[in-house]
Amino acid sequence: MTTDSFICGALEGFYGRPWRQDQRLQLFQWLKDWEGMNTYMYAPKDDLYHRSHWREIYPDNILNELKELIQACHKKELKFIYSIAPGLDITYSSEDEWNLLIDKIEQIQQIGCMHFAILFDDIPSKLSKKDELVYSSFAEAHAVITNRLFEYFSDSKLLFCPTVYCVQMADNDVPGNPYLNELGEKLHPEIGFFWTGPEVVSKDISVESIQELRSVIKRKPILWDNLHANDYDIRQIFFGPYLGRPLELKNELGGILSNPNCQFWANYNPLQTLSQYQIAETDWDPRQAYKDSSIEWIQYFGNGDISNEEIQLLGDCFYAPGRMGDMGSQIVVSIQFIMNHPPEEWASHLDTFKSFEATLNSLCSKMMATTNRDLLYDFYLPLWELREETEYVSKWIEWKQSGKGEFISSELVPRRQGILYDIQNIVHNF
Ligand code: GDL
Repeated sequence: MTTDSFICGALEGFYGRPWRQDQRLQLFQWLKDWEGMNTYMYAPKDDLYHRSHWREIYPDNILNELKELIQACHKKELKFIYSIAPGLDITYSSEDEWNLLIDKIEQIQQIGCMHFAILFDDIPSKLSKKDELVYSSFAEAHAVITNRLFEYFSDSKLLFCPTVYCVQMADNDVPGNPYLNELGEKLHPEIGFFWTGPEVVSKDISVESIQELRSVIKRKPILWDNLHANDYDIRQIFFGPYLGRPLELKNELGGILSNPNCQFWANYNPLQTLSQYQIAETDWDPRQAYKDSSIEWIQYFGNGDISNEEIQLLGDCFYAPGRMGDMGSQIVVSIQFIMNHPPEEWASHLDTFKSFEATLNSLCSKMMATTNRDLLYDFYLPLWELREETEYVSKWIEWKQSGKGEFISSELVPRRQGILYDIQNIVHNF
């Protein structure tokens, strides 16, 4: 893909149940409405035909859905990028495999797609015996097949996801990584190059780290941003803003595509604030962007009684990896204090806890009555876990204040049993 314009938008590139058609159409409406957003990339790891069964062409019913998505994007002047991930088992040197690959891409081209990506993330990084006879390295195999695609589909744009796609995967030595250096030399300079930052899920990304990468791969990378992805930990969800990336970073990048939560309705703030980041020129305040976005988000909750404060509490508790919003941090500090000090010293910490508990309970009751059931189900797991833990603390506080006997939680602890708890107990208490 040429880097004539900065690409920015959403990437459906996570493991787990792909989004539904109506959700994607809702997403396109958001992307159209939000300034600076111009792209949707289709890469659901669990679309069989995208990865595990990449050799098979799409059956009519799914093809028609893809066609509807492509047309919807074009109507809204958004780029639709179709990606294919053959790396699990492709024989790079086989002409039969090459023909299957182009048949598949041609099938998608015929329904109107003009932008493609070939992905080699999360695959075995060793060449087969057959390929070893033809290629001197893994990088060479990737460069040859990707350049060939670029030339074959010369009217289309092409992006490439390498197998080493973050600093950590390059053993913290990007300039010394042979795979990345070879790709930098051999991959056609107009092919876009994905990168996730220092780690797969990068809390912060510095300008210097991308400058270092640029000199190796000889182009501006496109950020595959996993900041709000939650497929690696199903108990997590992230409603917070786009953060941890200075504005100057944009000068070093060819684009940013956010690969966010599997739960579609969780992605309003993450993506809306990405659009605010994208259009910001000199001032960028992620917290303010998040507050503004949360006010808009409320309209999708399907219950007019839900307040700003309740929405913000929800977002503050489930913010971003390793980060909480203000109300989330405060409640953790207060619970920590309460559990480690006698009741006479609790003072404002008890008030903080009580007010948190009241707001959370009120939010949960209103969520139960929402007409957007889809949104409710998306949030069910983390919200209910938080409520259960809060209830547990509440019972503990009552017990502590009563000064009676030993603390026994009749409800929560016995329910939390089973193989996952047993393994976690063994591993994490080791
Ligand atoms: C990954 C996968 C991505 C997944 C993400 C978060 C890339 C390039 N690939 O490694 O599909 O959603 O981690 O778990 O990021």
